[in-house]
Parts: sequence; C-alpha cells; structure tokens
Amino acid sequence: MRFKNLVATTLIGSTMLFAGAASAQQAFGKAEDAVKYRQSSFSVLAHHFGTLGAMARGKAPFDAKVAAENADVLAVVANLPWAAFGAGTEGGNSKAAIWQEKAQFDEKQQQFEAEAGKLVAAAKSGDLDKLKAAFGPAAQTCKSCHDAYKNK
Ligand code: ASC
Repeated sequence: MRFKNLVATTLIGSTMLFAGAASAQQAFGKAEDAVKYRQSSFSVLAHHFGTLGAMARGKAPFDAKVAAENADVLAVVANLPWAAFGAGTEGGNSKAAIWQEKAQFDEKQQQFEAEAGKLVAAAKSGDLDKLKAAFGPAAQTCKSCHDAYKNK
C-alpha cells in the first residue's frame, strides 16, 4: 500500500514536472524568475552533458550504466531552458539578439535538441564509439548558440 502511494506520488510528481515545463513561460511572473530558471536548468544540463563528455573524451572511464543514467536526465533537462526565454525576460547572460531574432534562436534550440536526442540514444546504447561519435556534434550546437547569443 505504501509502495503504491509512493508510485502514485512519483507519477503525479513527474506529470507535474512535465506540465510545468510546458507551461513554464506563462508561469514566470517576473523576468528574474525566468532568468533564474533558465540558468538553473542550463547548470543541471551542463553537469549531465559534461559527465557524458568526460567519458566520450576519455577523461573518465566509460561506464555504460552511468552513461545511461546521465542520458535519462539529459533527455528531460535538454527541453527545460527554452520556455524561460519568453517575451520580456531579457537579462542574465543572454544577448538581446535572442529576442530580436527569435526565429534564428529557435532554430539553434532545435539543432541542439536534435543532436541532444542523438546523444541520449548513443549514451544509452552501451557502445562507447557511438557516444564518442554523438558527443562532438552535440557540443558544437552548444557552442554555436553560446557564440551567437551568450555574453561571455
Ligand atoms: C559543455 C558545456 C558547454 C558545452 C560547450 C561546448 O560541456 O558545459 O557549455 O559543452 O562547452 O562547446
């Protein structure tokens, strides 16, 4: 019974998390809350992305289980920051160009999400060569967006 409650609570919690991500843009009352949200989600994203990168670049031993766990988190957090770039949320390390050319920014987001999706699949394959092959292109989409839209 307790276990069932735990499962139910976890499922409800997860559902709320996804619903929250989808409607996050509307949920930010203040621009600074949106800035905090995107910076926090990028931090979590960078941690899990970096863990996969360390294995891909031979800086950490390859562990298929660790790779798969990090991929599972990445699959969720890769989607989170974007809803926190809504109209009127300029600030943080973001260049104003994001809001001036939203279509180009959205395109970079989509390129990242596509490569992140491939990285997730590669990291869950148990094959280090696949992880190595997928990491570089994904990191390149991070860099491309940072070069265009992030203040140093
Ligand atoms: C990372 C990380 C980034 C990207 C970027 C890729 O691990 O935190 O921001 O990769 O450095 O060039």
